[in-house]
Amino acid sequence: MLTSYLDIQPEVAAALAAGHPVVALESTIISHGMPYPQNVETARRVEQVVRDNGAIPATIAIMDGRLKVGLDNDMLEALGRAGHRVTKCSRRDIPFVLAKRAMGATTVASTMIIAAMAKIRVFATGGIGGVHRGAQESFDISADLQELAQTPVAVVCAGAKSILDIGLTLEYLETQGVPVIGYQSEELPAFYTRESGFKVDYRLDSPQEVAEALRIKWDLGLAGGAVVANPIPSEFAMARADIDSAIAQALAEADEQGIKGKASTPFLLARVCELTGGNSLAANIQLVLNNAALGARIAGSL
Ligand code: PSU
Ligand code: MN
Repeated sequence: MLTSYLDIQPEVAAALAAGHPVVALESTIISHGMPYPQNVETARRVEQVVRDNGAIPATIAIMDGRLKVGLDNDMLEALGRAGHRVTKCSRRDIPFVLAKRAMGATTVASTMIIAAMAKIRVFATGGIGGVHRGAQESFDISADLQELAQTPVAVVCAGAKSILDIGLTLEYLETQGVPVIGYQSEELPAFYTRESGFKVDYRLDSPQEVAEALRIKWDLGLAGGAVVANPIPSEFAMARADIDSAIAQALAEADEQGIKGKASTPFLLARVCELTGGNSLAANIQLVLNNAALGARIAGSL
């Protein structure tokens, strides 16, 4: 039975029972997306921003053979300290990590799955996985995209990083019937920058409008989630040239070292962070906080 694996923190369970807004948060961004200790500090700040914007945060991870919806401080600290030693869990990994009673960090895909089990509809993070550059050869397409096609959770993010092929990512989402909403933006943002050169399907300008579109989609029984792309605030955006050269170098190194499969995204994220001397980390932190605030406001309107 599902409930024998699912641990919903009492505060989160009470909020859900009362129809109070809840925002899901992922844990791979903590273990594999940022270095310690900034990862744990950021995770705590993100939870606070969700609260400041009127919702209850539910950070999701796998621990002690249970799917955790809502983590306490010790759990956040353990995940952040363990970093890349934690198993990065996408959809296919969940049963094995539960069976081993190991610690697992959930990606966008698996966070969506567990959020949906808990009946949470809004999830805020940094960036989604997508179609990697060179996917025509490598077949490297994140399971996040398939999940968006089937699991009813809206993912608030800052678009896709240009470690990915943004154009192909949008094509894939279109094929899968996943709406891509630009929040106060005509373009899909490219994570560190507000523009990518690629248009979104729909621009919506308020949390109410986003919530209404989501409500209609789900009322109609249309499967899957949506991407809500929220550009990084201009004051924290990076110069295109700086980030592009770091990404180009990280991609070349991944290729030389034969980094593939699930190791690819964590490797690229860590290298980009090192190569930009932490500038990208500062931008990353700010955009996650910004997405947490929007996620909370959308959850409040839903
Ligand atoms: N992109 C980011 N930061 C991240 C990730 C992606 O900018 O932390 C993480 C997310 O957890 C995402 C996962 O779901 O990487 C995608 O991994 P893959 O490409 O292996 O599916
Ligand atoms: Mn992949």
